[in-house]
Amino acid sequence: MFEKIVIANRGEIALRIQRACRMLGIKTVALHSEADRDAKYVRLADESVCIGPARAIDSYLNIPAVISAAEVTDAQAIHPGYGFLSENADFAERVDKSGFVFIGPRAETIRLMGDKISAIRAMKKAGIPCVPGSDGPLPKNDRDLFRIAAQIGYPVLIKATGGGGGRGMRVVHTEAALLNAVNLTRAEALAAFNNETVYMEKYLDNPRHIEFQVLADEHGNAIHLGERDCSMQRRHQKVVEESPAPGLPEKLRHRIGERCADACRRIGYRGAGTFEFLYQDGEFYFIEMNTRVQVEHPVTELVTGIDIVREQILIAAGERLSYRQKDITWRGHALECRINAEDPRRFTPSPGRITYYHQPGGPGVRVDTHVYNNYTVPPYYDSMIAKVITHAETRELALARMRVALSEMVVDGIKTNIPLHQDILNDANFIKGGVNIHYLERKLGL
Ligand code: MV4
Repeated sequence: MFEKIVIANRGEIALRIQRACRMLGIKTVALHSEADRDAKYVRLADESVCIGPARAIDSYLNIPAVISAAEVTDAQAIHPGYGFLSENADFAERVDKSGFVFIGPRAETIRLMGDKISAIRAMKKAGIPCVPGSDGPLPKNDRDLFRIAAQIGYPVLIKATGGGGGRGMRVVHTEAALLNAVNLTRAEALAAFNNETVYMEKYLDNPRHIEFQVLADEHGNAIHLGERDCSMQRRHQKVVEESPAPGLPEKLRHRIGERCADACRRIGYRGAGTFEFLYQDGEFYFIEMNTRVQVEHPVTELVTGIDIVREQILIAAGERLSYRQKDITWRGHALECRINAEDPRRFTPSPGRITYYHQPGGPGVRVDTHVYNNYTVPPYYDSMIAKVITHAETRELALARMRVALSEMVVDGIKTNIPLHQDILNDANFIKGGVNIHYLERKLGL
């Protein structure tokens, strides 16, 4: 087992990883920017290294600085968390070549999934249902392009292979609009991802976003931990996540989950991962795979009882999975509200000093956060400051626990999106369950 792990991240996930390390008797090295120097989670780590100025590009994204920090502290492994370098295949490769263990999949796997066309091809081959589409890059030839779109049927969606997470996409409703849309998406993709390759899919107009959590070890074992419904989102930022997905037939959950675990075995996946699907009219369509631990992993932890970050570390250390599929049971329902330092109506960031902080508690309430009284939220990073996660035997009770939890929560001195969450928690359609990805934006009148 590792003696010491470098945590190449900040905020709540840095603290979450630190706790998992401590549970395993592993020492931690907190890496931080100049802006995060005084954060409590940095002080709580066994060691800390300042890796650069506030701007992420100069610190949390600085590959040589991160690797040097691992060298000077004599650590054996690096946990990238989510965001930042977590899905950077070049980083994973350099960690490996420098003699450290990257806590995540092999660099080639990250590269395979980072290119959306190669990810879809690999998954289709491994038996995962995908969206009807071009099955590869769009041709430069107009005639072939029209033929492919006609075959798929309008509306179609043009996506950049270097994109993902909602970047570099364009809906096309008619043949007349096709060429222009393809050219525009190509130009944007070239500018944003330095790769002008685009592909085409049938546009699904009212899907839900449901993703499956998997764990796989390097000995060929893979299991799934069920799904999360992340449909409540605004501009590709998830707002509320839950598990299980409301109304999803049990048989379908197991069928798709098994497919995901099987795909992991076939491609030699290692670590924690997430298969993202669109779910519409009772069918699942794979869109992307995430090769990192996700923000919303706690809802899965609460319904399965499995510590996903601990498993990531054990897998990286070369151990076999601690669980077989038959050991996995799902209990009750969990919800997560992402608490952001932002204006609840205008969604503009609201950094600054938290003059008073009080967090909720009680049965079935978990709060993952790095903030405390007098903590100053820096303006340089993502605005998420806490995750409130509730768990209960039923969805109704988990919702009730969330309403009580948010009513107890106090974050003074800055604006937060807690009022937005309270609005959502009282929304009749959300209470019913199963709203689609457009619901929140339409509710907000965007
Ligand atoms: C789609 C789609 C409809 N049809 N693909 C956006 C993020 C990226 N991961 C894929 N996305 C979408 N792909 C087809 N064929 C609609 C979206 C989409 C979306 C997906 C998940 C969560 C939120 C979303 C918001 C807008 C569009």
